[in-house]
Amino acid sequence: MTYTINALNQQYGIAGKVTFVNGKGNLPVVVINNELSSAALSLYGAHLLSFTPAGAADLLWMSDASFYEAGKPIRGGIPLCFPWFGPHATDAAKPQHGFGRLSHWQVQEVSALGDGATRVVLMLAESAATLELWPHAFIATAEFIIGTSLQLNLKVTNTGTGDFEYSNALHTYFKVSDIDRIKVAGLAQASFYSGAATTLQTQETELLSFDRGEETNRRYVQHTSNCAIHDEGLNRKIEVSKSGSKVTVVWNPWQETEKKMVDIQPGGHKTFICIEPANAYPGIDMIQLKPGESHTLGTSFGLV
Ligand code: TA6
Repeated sequence: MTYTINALNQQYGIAGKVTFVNGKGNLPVVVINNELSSAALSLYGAHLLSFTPAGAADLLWMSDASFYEAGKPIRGGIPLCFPWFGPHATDAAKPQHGFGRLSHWQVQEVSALGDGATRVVLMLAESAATLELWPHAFIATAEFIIGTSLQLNLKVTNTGTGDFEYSNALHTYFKVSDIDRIKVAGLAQASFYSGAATTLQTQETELLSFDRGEETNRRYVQHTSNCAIHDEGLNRKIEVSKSGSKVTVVWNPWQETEKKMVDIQPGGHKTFICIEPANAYPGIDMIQLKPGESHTLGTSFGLV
């Protein structure tokens, strides 16, 4: 798809507040600045690259080694995983985490809201390329409300004639001072699968810490509570709420997995934690939609 930055600015730009630019790799980016916060949103992947509340630092982490190239995912920010989370259930050749983060999304709406926030809605529908990977008609919208907090709603509607099921995640990379020193609240007593394990464990501690010297890759199931990142090093606390999600994924690759990832700079794992509202469990937590039905997965986060 070809975008004309001038045409996007003419149709959707808001003077002083919303500007379209050619971002890294020539991928079009919406830059939002309002009195409450600022943000950058790539049309490639409907991928939020930054969210900075006024007077504060960015809440999101971006990899210094990220690709900005069609066909490859951007590393950091909020990749949208859709219509499957993780590897494809039956075909390893299909892209990990689906095609949502690898697709060019269209702008559907940009508006200034009465409370000073800015609303941007991006849209993706089936195409020859998506039908090859997933044989279903759909419309997905990603609604971003950039205010004191960041709200993101990923709504998927079945526009075809048959039922379908899918999984999804808002794979949010939060910037932290030092993975050894942060703690995450909101997971106490929740049941989780760790890595490839098929047996459930229960989180006994009130706060989750990451100083075990290994990768953390946990899927907390039937988990709907808010989480909070306590970060003494950055002297801040980020609260993360969600809706339409039964699974919370918590991930940090640690050194060993980081070494295998070409798009994370050495030591990069030290400065992020992923907390991901998801519906991500083939056979358990898939979303099923009949023709005409919709499902919305949402998250909201900000400083508290
Ligand atoms: O959310 C955790 C996870 O599924 C991990 O298993 C890890 O591989 C990560 O996502 C990153 O996936 P990606 O395809 O972006 O390299």
